[in-house]
Amino acid sequence: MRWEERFNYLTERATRTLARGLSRRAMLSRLGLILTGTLVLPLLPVRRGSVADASAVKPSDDPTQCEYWKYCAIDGFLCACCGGSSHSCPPGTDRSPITWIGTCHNPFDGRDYLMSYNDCCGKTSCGSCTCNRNEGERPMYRLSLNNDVNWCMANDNPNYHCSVSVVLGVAETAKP
Ligand code: ABN
Repeated sequence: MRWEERFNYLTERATRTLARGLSRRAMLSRLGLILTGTLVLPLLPVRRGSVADASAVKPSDDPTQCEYWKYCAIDGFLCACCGGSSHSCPPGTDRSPITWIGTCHNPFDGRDYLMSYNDCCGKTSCGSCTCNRNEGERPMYRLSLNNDVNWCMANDNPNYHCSVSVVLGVAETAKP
């Protein structure tokens, strides 16, 4: 028997066996289950492997490095590589009045700090030192806790140039 004939024979036998053991209704219900499973599975919220794990980032005290501890939830070009510093905008750009907020752990003194991430606006993209860290970031429906937004939108000139990270204060743990 050639392999095509053998394949046809085996497929037919499997289909007939299945049909004998299953009512049409049961077969449709199983088919429905399989289809629903394959369509719904990709929609489930999964933690993406590409998202940096906080403990996996080697801390740095160099503000031109993405691993700098104050950048734990920054997304953009580092102003420290664009003529500014980690917390001040380069000349010719304005700090966005609206920001996103995060908490970064300073591994050098062991404390947590409340951080404001502002965009610097008024010039075209700096293009240097891209950095995308998302510690504690929340989805878009918590806009002030999401970093994937052009915060220059409220500026006279809404062109995004780079991002800074400003320490607002020590994050105190709530006492019961
Ligand atoms: N907040 C940084 C940024 C700017 C423009 C677009 C996406 C993210």
